Amino acid sequence: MTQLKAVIFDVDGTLAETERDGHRVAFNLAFSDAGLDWNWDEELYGKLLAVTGGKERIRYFLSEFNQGFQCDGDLGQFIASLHAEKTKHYVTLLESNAIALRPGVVRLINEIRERGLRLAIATTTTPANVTALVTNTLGAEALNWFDCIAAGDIVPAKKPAPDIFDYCLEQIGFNADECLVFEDSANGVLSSCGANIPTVVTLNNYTKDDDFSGAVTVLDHLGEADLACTVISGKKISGSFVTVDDLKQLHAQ
Ligand code: XBP
Ligand code: MG
Repeated sequence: MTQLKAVIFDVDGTLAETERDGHRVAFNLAFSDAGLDWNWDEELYGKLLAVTGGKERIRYFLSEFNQGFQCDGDLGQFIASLHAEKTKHYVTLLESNAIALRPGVVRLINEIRERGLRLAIATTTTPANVTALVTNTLGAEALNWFDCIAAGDIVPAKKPAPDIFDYCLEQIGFNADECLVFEDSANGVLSSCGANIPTVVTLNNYTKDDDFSGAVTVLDHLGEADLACTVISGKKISGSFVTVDDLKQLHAQ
């Protein structure tokens, strides 16, 4: 049987609930700076999350929800510069400690390191956003805990395509069956399962009705000693919070 060697984390929605109070807010600030009257409220943002990638999401918004918008110059350039401003706002938001890591994330990452397993990140978001989240929650030195931080435009086809996980595997030098992924969304699971990596889901409000077929197990969160997690579907865990022994069990099944 193949042994579990590495754990790969998705970022948005998995490490932290960044979408509603982080990315969405940053998009709206960038729109307002640019003199646009666009407002992505919580409900609309939930629909826009169907498309991964901030630049791709803006394009999707224009094609599906704001067809009347006329861009004076090149639309691709316009979106890219709007998105660059959004990234600045997002990083500033994280610097004010606006977003914490989800329950159990710090605990499990520490245990993964103590038990000698490797860590990596595979995300659609922009690299600067990952740096900001990790630095402002775990500390700058934590960036070195991850053998690979695969992010953003490093692959042209974003999730649900498997490319970002394929790229990550290549960088860390493990086979898909030696790894386990944590994801929060259907697009994420399609991507990780497309790369043949066993996947555990910790869902959130935006993804609670997603189709997670293919995932090994679906939980509400990772749990803490004083905050039990719930298995929503799939394989059970041994106690009330996810441990490395659970990961080994889930991986072996
Ligand atoms: C989530 C995404 C990203 C973020 C926004 O990525 O799809 O697009 O919503 O970040 P994941 P950017 O769940 O894979 O971490 O604006 O930088 O794309
Ligand atoms: Mg995600």
